[in-house]
Amino acid sequence: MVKPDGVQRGLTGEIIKRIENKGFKIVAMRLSVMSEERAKKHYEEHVGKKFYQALVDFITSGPSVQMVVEGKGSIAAMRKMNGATNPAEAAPGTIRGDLGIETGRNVVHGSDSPESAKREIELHFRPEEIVAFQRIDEAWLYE
Ligand code: D4T
Repeated sequence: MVKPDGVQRGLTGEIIKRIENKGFKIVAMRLSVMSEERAKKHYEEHVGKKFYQALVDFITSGPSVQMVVEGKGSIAAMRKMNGATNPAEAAPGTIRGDLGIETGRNVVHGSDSPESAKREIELHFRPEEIVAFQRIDEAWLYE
């Protein structure tokens, strides 16, 4: 997900470019303002933490871009490409390391496991919104 700060700062294209250049396939994508109800479900693991309400307020504060990214090892690779949660600690070359400054404005979200990816995909997309297709360069991306 490109979070509202990323959208407002005009970074959506830069982030999509990194995903596509890597070779991963965006099989679903939507720009929307997340409802409070959906945001609370999205971040339910953080209920009770001191940053929880600020996080829900931030993620619902403007449009975000939700995506389903597909490819071999994509969950782990996207976490690496996103970089550490705190942009100040994120390595150069990562999205947060290159494009962010503070944890509460860290530009992107990525699912952290197959289980959370499944849960988040089901939360944000209907099955018919996920499109199966082949990229023309797949023979050159995979051995
Ligand atoms: P997401 O889930 O957005 O990809 O981030 P991470 O997986 O890298 O980090 P996380 O789940 O620990 O935190 C979720 C979200 O909360 C914000 N946050 C986090 C915050 O505002 N203050 C904090 O102290 C922490 C730990 C940033 C990401």
